[in-house]
Amino acid sequence: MREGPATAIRREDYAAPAFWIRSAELVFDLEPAKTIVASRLTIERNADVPEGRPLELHGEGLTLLRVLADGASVSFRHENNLLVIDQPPAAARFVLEIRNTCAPEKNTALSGLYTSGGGFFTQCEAEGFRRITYFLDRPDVMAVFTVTLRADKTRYPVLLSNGNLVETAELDNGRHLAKWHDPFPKPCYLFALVAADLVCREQRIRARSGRDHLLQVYVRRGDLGKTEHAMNSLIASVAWDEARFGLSLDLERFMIVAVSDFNMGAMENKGLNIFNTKYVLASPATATDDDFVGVESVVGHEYFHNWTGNRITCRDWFQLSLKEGLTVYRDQEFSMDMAGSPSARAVKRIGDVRALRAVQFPEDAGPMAHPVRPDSYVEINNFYTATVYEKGAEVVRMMATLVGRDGFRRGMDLYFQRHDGQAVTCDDFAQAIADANPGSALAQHLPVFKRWYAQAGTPTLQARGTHDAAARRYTLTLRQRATPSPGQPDKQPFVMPVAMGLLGADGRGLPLQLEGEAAPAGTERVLVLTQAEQSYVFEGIDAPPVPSLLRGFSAPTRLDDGLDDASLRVLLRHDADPFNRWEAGQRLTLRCMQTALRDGTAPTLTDDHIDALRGLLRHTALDAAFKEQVLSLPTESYVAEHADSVDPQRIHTVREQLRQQLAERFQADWAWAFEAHQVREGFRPEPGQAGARALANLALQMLVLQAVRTGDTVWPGRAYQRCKDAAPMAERYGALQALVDAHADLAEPALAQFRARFADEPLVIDKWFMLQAEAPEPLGSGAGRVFQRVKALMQHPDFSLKNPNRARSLLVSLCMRNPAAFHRADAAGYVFWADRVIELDALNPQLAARLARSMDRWSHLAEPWRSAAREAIARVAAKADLSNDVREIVTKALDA
Ligand code: B3K
Ligand code: ZN
Repeated sequence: MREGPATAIRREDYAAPAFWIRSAELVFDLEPAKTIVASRLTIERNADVPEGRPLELHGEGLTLLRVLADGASVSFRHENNLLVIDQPPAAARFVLEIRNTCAPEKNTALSGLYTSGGGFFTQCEAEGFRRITYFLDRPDVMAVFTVTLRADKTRYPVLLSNGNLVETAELDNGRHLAKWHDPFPKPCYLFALVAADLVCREQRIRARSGRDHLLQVYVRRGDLGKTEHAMNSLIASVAWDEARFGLSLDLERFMIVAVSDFNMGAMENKGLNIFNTKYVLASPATATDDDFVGVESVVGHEYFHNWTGNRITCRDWFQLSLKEGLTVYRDQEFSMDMAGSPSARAVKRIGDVRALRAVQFPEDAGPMAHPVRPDSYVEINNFYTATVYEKGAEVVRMMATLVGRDGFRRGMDLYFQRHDGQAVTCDDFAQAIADANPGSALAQHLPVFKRWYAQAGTPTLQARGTHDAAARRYTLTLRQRATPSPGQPDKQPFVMPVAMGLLGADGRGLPLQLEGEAAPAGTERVLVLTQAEQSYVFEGIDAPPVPSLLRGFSAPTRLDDGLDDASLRVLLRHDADPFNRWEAGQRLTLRCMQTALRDGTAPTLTDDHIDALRGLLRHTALDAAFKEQVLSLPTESYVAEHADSVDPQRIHTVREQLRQQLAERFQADWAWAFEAHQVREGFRPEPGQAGARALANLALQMLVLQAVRTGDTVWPGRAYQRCKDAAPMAERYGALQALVDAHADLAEPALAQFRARFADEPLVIDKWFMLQAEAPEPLGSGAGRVFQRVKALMQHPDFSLKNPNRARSLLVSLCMRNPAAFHRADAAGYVFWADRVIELDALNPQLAARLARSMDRWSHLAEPWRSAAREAIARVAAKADLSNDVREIVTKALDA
């Protein structure tokens, strides 16, 4: 199983392959213990590469039975997971025939061909195809695939692969056959097969182009009732890509298959997307609003890959953000367009930025920091990161801001015109967007802009303003600063689009007239910062304004605008930009927590702050979803990212104290909010209802928290009743969370009932584990209640490390999402972490590597955590037979 010594692959070493594979005909005889793969590859020499090079095919963990070249035997050797043919036929084109076996039922890594719930499934990205058969497993080698599947008909009635079904037949011994042909050349990472006992929901649609398509969602028997939302999301995705980007579905048939053992969210295999059940199955009784939103966005994401990823793919894995950053940008825009109202769009943007700051900013400041286009990697699976995905999407978003919405569409059109059917680089993408928009700020500054692809780390944007009353001028000076990251000590300035406005004392947006302009135009601008420092002079400004900068989070940077509390309250009350309005509230709260942390005191919300928050909560025009975002506190990890020496226990205490104050000071408001946001009509997964439920759930949490302190029994009783009676999971789960978080006594029976009721719903049982692992440690108890509970839950009959969703529901929840429970002064959390990483690594290296990243920020911890964390990492690193995946993470962590 274990690879050889880990060596770094470097971007600068890219070389085109010596051979192409033009077509691949594969025949699978599927058996769980031993599957036979017969492959017939049409291979062509790459005329651009000097002759005489050996043919080196990737293959990992395979048993080779036979190799023939043009029908004759050929000599070969094995070398480090390569099958080397030193003297392939001299012809420009030849046929290689290979027979090998693999063992799907032993494949616990869930990469390549594996079994799950009695069926066969594949996951080939990034390098899983080599675990199925020998191939040039690199994305720039694109072949036309024809795939024949043969399997027992009773156990595997459904046989699927990419493209179109061209033949079915009955075979002897109860077996049957299906043959699929995918007309589009593709890299092998987009290959997929499924053989299982599944049922499907079908829908025929006619696209704008007039073409008919068959859409199918395959699930296990019994889950069909939970597929409506996925199907609706797929239909919406097809329509959206046509309307917004002019991109239509290019296959007669598009299939989604759900599988419960899956390492990530989903996979965009051509015409045959394979999904984690978590992102397919949703019914009002089993899924929360967030779950419904997750299904829509992942269905959209994978579907959009059909053009951005599949039709145009990556030349090499360093270019991963070419498809991932762009496709995340597209799925974010899709979700915003689906959300509808400006306020619902803003809530989506707030959620995306929250996620970016929660995961990508720390990544960019830690040992795994890497540019959006990395320069080297040991294990490519470790680079499916928030930087490549989410920061990559921000880079695309900045391009869109710089060229405008129509300009971006022109750029995309040119990108497809130039590169459809090719494997290309991030440079090709940026060039197309710029070339389609000559004269734009992007075209003018393209080489500087592209530093976003090359330089890691989150830059800081400093802004200071001075007002000249006599001249009626306001001068805004912007400065940017980048901090060093691993391997990149010195950095150069970025191009930053800074969307902004100026507010007068009454909160109204001031007309903006830059020096040199004839007249004011509008109340919002995008300033384009291209140098380390630039100043902008606004004319006709009578009094010192409050600047509202980086509206909508127009660049992925940390803003230091030097605003005082009073100015932030002006923004919180009045900013026309909902993102900055929310941001001002978060900053005020963060400040309050930071003061408490610095002074060793309890945090206190000032009356002004409370009035401003109450004004928002009771506002008659704002959406509930937005209010819920404004009233939610920054996470403990977010607070930690703003501290130099992190004491996780102290941060937890301060945040919990603040939560108690919010509960107490707003008690009457919470009671109002809960009652006023009850959804009386039937459950629909739409932003209006979801927002009301989110605010009601937050209110209920606060009311239960406060009740526990005062001894009141009414609200806990109502929460308990809601756990029992609430029809939609969105409400039931909110009530259960309120109890688990605050009311130890009622939480126990509520949890027991919840588990019994949903015993046959694995995704709900995942939530049951997660809720317990993410519960806040009660203040002052010091007992480590949550940690002990997680250890006990590891022994629960429903727990298994082999199912990634289940393993994540306990381990990732504790180690990455519950800092106070995890970072124990006695180091027991770290010992537990190290044991689990080692244990998981033997089963599933990708999952183990993900858990390993819980320790990324160890060097920012205060003592005693810091030393204890280092020791635990060193213990993992000292293990002899680690996977490359985990070794890369822990080695980099120790270098921090
Ligand atoms: N492209 C896949 C991710 C593959 C991860 C491989 N370790 C899903 C996605 O981004 O759409
Ligand atoms: Zn993707």
